[in-house]
Amino acid sequence: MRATLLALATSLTFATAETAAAQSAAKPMADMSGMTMPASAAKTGKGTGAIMAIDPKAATVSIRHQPIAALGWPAMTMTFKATPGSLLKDLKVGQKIGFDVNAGSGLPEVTAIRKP
Ligand SMILES: [Cu+2]
Repeated sequence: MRATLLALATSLTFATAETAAAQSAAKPMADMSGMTMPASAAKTGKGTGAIMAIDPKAATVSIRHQPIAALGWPAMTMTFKATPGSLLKDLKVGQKIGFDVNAGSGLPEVTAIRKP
């Protein structure tokens, strides 16, 4: 009888420890989902790069840009929406530019273009 009680107590202790371990393992995931930024949060930065393509009708511009630390972006070639589309006036493929970017949600937007 004594041995049975001891065995029962031991298995209960194990079950409790396992539940606690499962809960502490699951907790960081729940914390991380709480850190997700709202889609509408504005994130802006300044970049430099070279124009690879311009689509005046769609108001988009493809830029091979240097890393943008403020956004945590490495160097890459990507397409931006130009806001306003008139930013694309007088630009040429191959031209080097500085630009402001808003990467808040959806397709990142170029909001200003500077010609050196
Ligand atoms: Cu990029």
